[in-house]
Amino acid sequence: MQENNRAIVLGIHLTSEENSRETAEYSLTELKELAETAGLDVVAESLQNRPKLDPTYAAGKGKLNEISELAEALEAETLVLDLNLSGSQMRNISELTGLKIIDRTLLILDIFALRATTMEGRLQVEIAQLNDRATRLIGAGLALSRLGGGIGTRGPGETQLETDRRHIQRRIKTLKYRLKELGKRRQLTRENRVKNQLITGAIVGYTNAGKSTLINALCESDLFTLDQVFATLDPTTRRIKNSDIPILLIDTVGFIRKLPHQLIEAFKSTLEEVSYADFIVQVTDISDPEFGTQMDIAERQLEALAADSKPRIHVFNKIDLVDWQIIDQIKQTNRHSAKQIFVSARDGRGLTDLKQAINELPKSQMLPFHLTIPFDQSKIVSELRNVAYIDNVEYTEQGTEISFRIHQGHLGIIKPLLQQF
Ligand SMILES: Nc1nc2c(ncn2[C@@H]2O[C@H](COP(=O)(O)OP(=O)(O)OP(=O)(O)O)[C@@H](O)[C@H]2O)c(=O)[nH]1
Ligand SMILES: [Mg+2]
Repeated sequence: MQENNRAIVLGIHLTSEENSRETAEYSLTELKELAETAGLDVVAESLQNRPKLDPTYAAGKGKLNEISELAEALEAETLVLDLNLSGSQMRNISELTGLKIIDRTLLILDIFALRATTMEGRLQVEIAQLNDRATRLIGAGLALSRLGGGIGTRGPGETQLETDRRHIQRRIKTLKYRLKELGKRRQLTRENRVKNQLITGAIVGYTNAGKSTLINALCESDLFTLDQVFATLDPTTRRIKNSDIPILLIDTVGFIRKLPHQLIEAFKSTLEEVSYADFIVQVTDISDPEFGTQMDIAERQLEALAADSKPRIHVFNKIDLVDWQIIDQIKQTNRHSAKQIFVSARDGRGLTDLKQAINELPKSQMLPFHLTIPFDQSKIVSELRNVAYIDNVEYTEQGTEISFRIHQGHLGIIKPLLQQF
């Protein structure tokens, strides 16, 4: 039998909170995109105003009955809610409407399961899915078994999941162990980067902001980009072309509003790359009317990763899609008086400025030195030429007299000299 993918999406605008109706509408549009990315066919959408969530049904009972009738008329079998629901809420809504219930977390997890390509990515998604199911198993019974095939079931095998939570916990433990082993390898790669004196910047920002496209433009690389959310799941590293010193950029998984906490938890090991980076390039899509919210969400995620106080460049991308008034407005309301660069990763505008800013950034964290390096240690000079900013070089009888700035991580190069004093 052909699977019925027809779905209705329902958002709830909590009127008692500061949220505007526009933001709720925007969030619903985003949910629709998520649903479509996950392979659903959205046939109707609805946004309900409520002072607060109903503990049993989240939405209003009347509204849900209405949706149930609409679903019958439109032959839809799935209801997607723009919320994160508890197991019992899922069961209650499912029993009331007779529909298959999916929430934001399930949708995002499903897209992640579709997109994960590396072993590490797959493990992280599976752990997040299992954790999600374990928490919902309480009182979820019917709702979960109703899920059948399709959304929310990609990934771990269903039969195991229905057995019991202990089984899930055992599986999570095994997966976490394997993830930890892979994490060790990642740590080695990171240590190698430090050893090879490579400065690393993490590209972060809302999903679909153009992070991967930007890396491709700066590094002449060929990372996967797509006009859909969560194109990138795995952190990939590329080297900037023609920079003064070697600088690496790391692509990261995009942020999104109401990101399920299980995912943040599960993706901790890849997001760690952000915590270890020397600097942050935060990308915002200014063609998005809600770009201010995008920035706030990115800010909160950076705080959670303890990366909010790292040197940062704010990149406003997709200027080819907006009027100059918007750019002016952003410049005037620069809250953090942070470095702002306006670019189009697509047509290349602003990229020279951005490259220059990225080149300058590590300098602020560098230590200045003025040393005379004896000729028999000239290997040090050539090593410095690779990674340091050289301000001045003179050849004297004692050796090469050189003024330079160097990153703390590279001090090892001049250690043999310092030990002589
Ligand atoms: N018009 C325009 N489109 C752009 C620009 N930069 C990126 N895009 C498009 O925006 C879409 C998303 O780009 P990606 O680079 O995949 O975005 P991302 O931030 O890596 O997204 P995720 O990996 O999904 O988080 C793609 O269709 C790009 O072609 C730009 O400067 N102008
Ligand atoms: Mg990407």
